[in-house]
Amino acid sequence: MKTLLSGFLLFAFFFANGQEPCPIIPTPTVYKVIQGEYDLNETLSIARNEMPQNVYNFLEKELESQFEIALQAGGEQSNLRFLKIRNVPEGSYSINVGNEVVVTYSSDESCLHAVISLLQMIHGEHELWMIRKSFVNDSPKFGWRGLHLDVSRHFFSVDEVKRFIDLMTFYKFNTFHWHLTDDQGWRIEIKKYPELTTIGAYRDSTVIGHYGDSPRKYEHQKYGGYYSQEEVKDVVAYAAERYITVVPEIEMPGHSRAALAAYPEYSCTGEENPVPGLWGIFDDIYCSKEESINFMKDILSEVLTLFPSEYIHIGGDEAPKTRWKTCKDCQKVIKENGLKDEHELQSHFIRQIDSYLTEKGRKLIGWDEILEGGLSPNAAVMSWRGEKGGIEAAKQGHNVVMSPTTYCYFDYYQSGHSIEPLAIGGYLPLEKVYKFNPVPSELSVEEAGYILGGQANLWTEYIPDMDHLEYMTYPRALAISQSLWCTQKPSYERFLESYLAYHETFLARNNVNFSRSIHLPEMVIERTDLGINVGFAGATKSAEFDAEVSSWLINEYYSGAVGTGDDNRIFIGREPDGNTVNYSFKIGADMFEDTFMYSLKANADIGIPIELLTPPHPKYDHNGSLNLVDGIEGSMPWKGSEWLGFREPKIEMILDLETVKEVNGVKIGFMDNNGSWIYLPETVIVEASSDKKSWREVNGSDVNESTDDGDFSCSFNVETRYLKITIGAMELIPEGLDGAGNMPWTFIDEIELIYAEK
Ligand code: TNX
Repeated sequence: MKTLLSGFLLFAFFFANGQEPCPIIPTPTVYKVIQGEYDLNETLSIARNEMPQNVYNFLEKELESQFEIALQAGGEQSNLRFLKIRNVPEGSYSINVGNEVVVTYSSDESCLHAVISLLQMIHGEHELWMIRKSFVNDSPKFGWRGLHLDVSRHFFSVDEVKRFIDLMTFYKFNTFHWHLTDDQGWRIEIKKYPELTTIGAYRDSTVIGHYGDSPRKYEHQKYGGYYSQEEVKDVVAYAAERYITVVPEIEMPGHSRAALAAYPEYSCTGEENPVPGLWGIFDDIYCSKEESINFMKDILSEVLTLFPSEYIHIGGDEAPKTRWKTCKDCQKVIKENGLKDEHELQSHFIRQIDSYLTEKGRKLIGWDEILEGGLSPNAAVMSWRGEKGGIEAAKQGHNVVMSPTTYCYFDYYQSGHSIEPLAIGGYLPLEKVYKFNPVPSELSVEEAGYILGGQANLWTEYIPDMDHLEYMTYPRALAISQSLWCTQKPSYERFLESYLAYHETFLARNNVNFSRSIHLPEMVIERTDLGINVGFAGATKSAEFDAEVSSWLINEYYSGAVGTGDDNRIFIGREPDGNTVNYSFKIGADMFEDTFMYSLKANADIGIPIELLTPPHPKYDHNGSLNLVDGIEGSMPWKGSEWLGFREPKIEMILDLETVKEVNGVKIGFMDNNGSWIYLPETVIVEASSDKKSWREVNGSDVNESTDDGDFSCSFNVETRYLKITIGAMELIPEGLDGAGNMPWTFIDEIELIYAEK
C-alpha cells in the first residue's frame, strides 16, 4: 500500500490575466496603474484646503495606527493634496498617484471615500510603505448601502456597535440599520415608558443550541441590556462623522413580546407574559386598538428626537393574526373601518403610523409583509423573503431596499464544513453573496429607479458576541459592498484576487476576526457523461490530498494535486448495478492545522441526469439536481449545501438511467426538522416510462408508512429507462406544529436506486 503526498499551487488563476489586482474594495469605477511606486515616508506633508476636519482626523488616526505615518501641515507643494472641486458628479472623487498624491472630491462624504481608498492602496511593510502609481476615479452606484444589526437577540455594547460602524466605514457602507426591539429584548430607553427597559430589556433564560433541537435546553441566567438616550445620540453622532445614517427599527405589530412583558395592556389579551428566551415567532403581538397605536406614536416621538434619519423602520414582519382574529377590540376596528380581514387590519395599523411619520417629515420603511393588505401611500419596502416583495413595491412606485435571504442573510452558514459555528441554517458562501444584484431583472428601467440599494442583515439568535459577529460579517460584507457600490462589478475571480492580495492583511492588521472559510478545501463535483469529476477548490495556496478508495474489489490509495482544473480532477465513474465503492479524501490546507476528511459513495446512479420539473428554492439549490446523486448523503446538523430545499406542494423530477434497466426500488432521503419548518412529505409516487411520454405508476405509497429516520424507500420491479418521482408535501403546516399556517419546506438528499444483486 502506498501513500503519496504532493504539494502544489492551487492559485493557477492568481494574476492569471496579467492584470494586477486592484487594492480597493469595493472596486472603483476606474483603476489604472502607471509604472512605479510612490514611497511613503514616516511623515507626510498635507495640504488640507477645504478637507473636513472629521475626515482629516480619520486619516490622521488610521495612518498612525495602521502604518505609523504622521501627517504634517504643508503648503501647496505638499506630498498629499486635497482639492474640493465643483461641476463633477455628486459623490465622485479621484486619486492621482504620481510624484505626489492628489485627491479631488466633490463632497465631504466623497472626501472620506477617497481617504478610505487611499488607505487601502498602501502596501508593503513597516517603514517601507508605498502606493502603486495609479489613477482612481470613482463614485457609488446605490444610495442605500446597508448593514443591519440585531441587538435584541444578543446585546452589543456601545463600543461594540462603534466598532461595527468603524468596519462598515472601511467598506463604504452608508446605512446602519439598528434593530433595536424584538421579542427577546427591548434595547432603547424611552422616557415615557421606563418599564420598556427595566422589564423589557431583560430575559430570565436563553435557549442553548439550535431552536429546532428536541428537547430544547435553556441557560437559566438573566440576560440583557439597553442603550440610554445619551448613548444612542453618541452612536448616531459617531456614525454621522463617518457619513453613516443610522436607521432605527422599532418593530410592530409583531416581534413585540419584550414590550408587552412590560406593558401587557397593549396586547389583545392583557395577559402578563415574560420576555421569552426562545427564538421564533410568537402569537402575542400589539393589539390594533387606538391605545396601542398611541403607545407606538409616543415611543416614535422620542425615537424621532434621537435619529435624524429620513427613514424610520417599523418592522412589520412575521405578525401572526391569531390574537387579532378573536380580539373584540381588533374586530371592532375591522368593522368600524370596513376592513376585509386581519391583513387589511395590519395595513390599517401601519397606515396610521405612516401618516404619523409623514406628518413629522419622515418616511416609513418596513419588511415586505407590509405589502399584505395594501401598502400605505408613503411606505418604502425592505424585501427579505426573496425579491418578490421588492418587485411588487417598485412596480407600484414605492421605494425599495433589497435584502433577500438568498444573498443577504449573514446569519447563514458560509461553508458546509463541520468547523463552522452553529448558525440558524441556510448556506451563503462568499461566492453566492457576490452574485447579489439589488435590481431584479424583472424591473423596467423606470421601475428600477425605485431601488434605493440593498443591505445585509445580521440577525443574532446564534451570534452571541463580537468575535462571532465579525466572523459572520467578514469577508461577506466585502462581497456585498461590491454589489452596492460598483457600477460595473468585476468577476468573482477578480474580486477574490483583490481580497486575497490585500484585504486579508488589512482585516488581520485591524484585528478583525474574519472567517477563513474560503480557504477550506471544498469538494467540487461536476457531472460528466459516465459519472462525476471531483476536485477540491478553496482559496488555499497549497494543499495536499490523499485519497483512499475501498470496496470489496479494491483497497488502495491515490494521491494528487488539489484543484479544480482539468489535471486536478478525479473521475469517478458509475459502478455496475448493485455495486458500491467508497472514496475518502484527506486534504490539508495551509491556513489550518487540521486535515479534513471528505467521503463519497459511488454506485450505479452517481451523476445520472435528472430533470427537475420543479425548481428548488434559490436559497437551497446548491449544485442543482446533481446534488441528489453526487454520492454525498445529506447530514445533520444541516449546513445548507448538501440538501436541496423546496417550498412547493408538489415536487416533480425525472431520472434518466440512460439505458433500459431492471430497477427494484428507490430510496430517497428527506429531512425531518420541524423546528426549522422542514417536514417530511405526505406522498411519494414513482412512475416508469421508456419514452418519457406514457408513464405507469410503480408504487403508490404514503410516505409516512415507509420512512425510517426521514428516509423513504419502496420496492418494485420494472424494466425502465426513465423514472418520474412526484413528491407531495403538506399545503400548509397545521395548527399546533412549528410554523403553523405557513408553507412547509421539503429537503431532499440523496436519491439511490435499488438493484438486485447479480
Ligand atoms: C426572519 S428577516 C426574521 C427575523 C429572524 C431572521 C433569522 C425578518 C424580517 N424576520 O426575526 O431573526 O429571520 O434569519
